[in-house]
Amino acid sequence: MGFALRLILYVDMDYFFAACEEARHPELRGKPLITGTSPEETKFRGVVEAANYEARKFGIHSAMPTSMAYRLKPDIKYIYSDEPYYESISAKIMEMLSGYGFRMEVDSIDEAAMELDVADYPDALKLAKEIKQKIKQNFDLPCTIGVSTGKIFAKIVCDSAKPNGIRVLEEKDIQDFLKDKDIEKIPGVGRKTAEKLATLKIKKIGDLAKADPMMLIDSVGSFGRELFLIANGTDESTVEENVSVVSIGRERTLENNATKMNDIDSMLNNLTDEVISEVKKQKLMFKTIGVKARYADFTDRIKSKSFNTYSDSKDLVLSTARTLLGGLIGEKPVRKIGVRVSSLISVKGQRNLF
Ligand code: TTP
Ligand code: MG
Ligand code: MG
Repeated sequence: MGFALRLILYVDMDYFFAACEEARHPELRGKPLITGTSPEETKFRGVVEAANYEARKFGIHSAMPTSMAYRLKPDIKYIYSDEPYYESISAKIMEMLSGYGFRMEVDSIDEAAMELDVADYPDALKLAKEIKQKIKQNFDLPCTIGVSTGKIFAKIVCDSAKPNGIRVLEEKDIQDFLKDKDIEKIPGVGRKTAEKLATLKIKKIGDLAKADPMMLIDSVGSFGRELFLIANGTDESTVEENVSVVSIGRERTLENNATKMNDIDSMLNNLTDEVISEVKKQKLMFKTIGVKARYADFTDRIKSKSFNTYSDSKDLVLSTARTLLGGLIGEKPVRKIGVRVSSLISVKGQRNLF
């Protein structure tokens, strides 16, 4: 069966650094909070990196001098940025997202785009809800998700649904949604481009849509063509896989929907063989084993188990995957299964140490 739609799901974490702090200091929740670039003793010399939404009510935002934030809210809570901690949470979130097996592009420490292979908008919405809930459950962090027919549209709609939101922008609604937005909402349109376009009286995306494309190209070069297309509802951006190896997985659709373990045993064995041979080829070991089941109604479930030591054992993958899939398979008919290993380390040249 073919898919009529190319849908992109865009996730951006809400007030990410500050939310990571709330997750480990729950007593800070609900109070205005910022993280900043300088240690407590010299905090007034630094700038704000993240502000939670309570702090934003006072006009405080990223990149503002911390001294200014204190002027706006003298009793604000301040935490000196702990980037290794935020990086480690980011890596775990990205690993979880990549476990879905979609083509995925990580765009920053707190955002990623995924090219879905769902059949329609309701399926995409279901998946977005599941991902949002999983991020909440696993990391105690809020995020916002946008879904649309291109990466740029999905990012813009994600921004518009913040905080703690989900929004699906259907193809038929794109131009109407975009027309009143400032052109700076389009990723890549910075101050310079905006100034050039302002001389053509182009301020809103709706102005771009009606502009003469040749004039746009004269003004901002080949980007002008892209901008014109975007404003008119065509997003040609692609999702570029850019995470080296966060995980190694294989998945495949079954010939007949499976209702019991017996129905999937031989495919599971083959998928595991393929995963293990890729692991060995890349000289890696793993600590986490995950499975995925896609049901006949196109909902996905993933499950994983992490171990304390690294391994490259096929038997371990097979037995773990069997147990995990055993918990998923009776529920509804299964049309596709996947096996994935993650939390990888490279064992290049160190083989004989293990
Ligand atoms: P953003 O996603 O831009 O912002 P955010 O997650 O704080 O808030 P939002 O809910 O609007 O998405 O940036 C992600 C993190 O990157 C942010 O938490 C802190 C860091 N950052 C900086 O260190 N300096 C900056 O100027 C910006 C914009 C972000
Ligand atoms: Mg964010
Ligand atoms: Mg971001």
